[in-house]
Amino acid sequence: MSATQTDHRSDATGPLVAVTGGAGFIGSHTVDRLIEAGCRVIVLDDFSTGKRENLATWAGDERVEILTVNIADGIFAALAPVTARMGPISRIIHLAAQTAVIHSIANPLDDVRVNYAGTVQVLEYARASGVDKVVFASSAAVYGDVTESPVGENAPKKPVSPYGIDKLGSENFLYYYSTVHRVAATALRFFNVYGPRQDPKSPYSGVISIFADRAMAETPLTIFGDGEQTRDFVYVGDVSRIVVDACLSDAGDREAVNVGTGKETTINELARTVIELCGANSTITHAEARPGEILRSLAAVDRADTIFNFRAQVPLAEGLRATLDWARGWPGLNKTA
Ligand code: UD2
Repeated sequence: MSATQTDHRSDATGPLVAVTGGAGFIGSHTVDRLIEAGCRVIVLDDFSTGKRENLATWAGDERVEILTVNIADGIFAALAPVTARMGPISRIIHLAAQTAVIHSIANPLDDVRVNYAGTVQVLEYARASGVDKVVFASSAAVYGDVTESPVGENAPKKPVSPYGIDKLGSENFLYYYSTVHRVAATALRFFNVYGPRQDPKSPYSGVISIFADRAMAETPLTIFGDGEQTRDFVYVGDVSRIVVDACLSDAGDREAVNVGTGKETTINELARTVIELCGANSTITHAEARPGEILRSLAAVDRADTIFNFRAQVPLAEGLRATLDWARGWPGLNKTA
């Protein structure tokens, strides 16, 4: 631990930020950055997909409090004893969610409970407790079947899954709480986020985590469809940077902002690059396209630049190297960034 970190530790007085889903992939990188920015953090996570090991750096650190709670059950009771000790929460980053689009299609009511009503639970807490700002993890899924590329924030919203519908509904609730109850709120629409700590084990995990896992095991990579579909892959270190900037800045109230790189990559290109970076002998196989597959996904990135002075900085090859280093258990360049 550096001298600067020791200083923060002894006078733990920075802004108090609650992070729902803070033990997850994006959440734990966000917690790291908040602490580096001098904040204190309360993590709320039900540990269904989040992991304690993601927060191992902060074990026993008085700046980080970890609560096991499912946001769908409400957060007032869990937070009461902690805020009595640490003081009122000034800002909330709401990342907790059921993250699999396919699960939302099979279980729409479950998705509504967690991804829609769960957001309202968080916003109700923010209203009742005088929280200054809420930053919400929305998704490119709100656009659904898009006809324009790159897709701008004002493009028509035609979500094609309960997941996308609930993210869009949550954005509407953010707008309502800001206009009627004066809880400042920003929705960040994540495109395809990847990087260290993304779990490759579920069939619905991010494609990069799956390809990295397969290439390292020298097993075949399966591409769904012809592989010419594109995605805008954004590194988790860039994503956590805009999340924390949006949280600590007063800009962006009532805005929805794309978080991508403005560059698209085909899945064929991605598979080749991962195999090459791994120096692996994996083969590539093709399987039937996923139903409802989006063919192009590319973010327009001007609004993030205008409001938060944000441009993604990590090129795909560099982010892939950091991800592969992490997957191999190496310290890597950007393990926590
Ligand atoms: C992403 C988000 C999802 C939602 C959605 C909105 C992730 C992990 N998921 O879904 O939460 O926001 O965007 O549009 O970021 N693929 C293969 N082989 C594999 C796995 C995937 O070819 O083994 C393909 C898949 O068919 C797709 C692409 O890779 O064309 C990306 O798949 P994904 O599951 O990583 O993410 P996506 O874009 O479906």
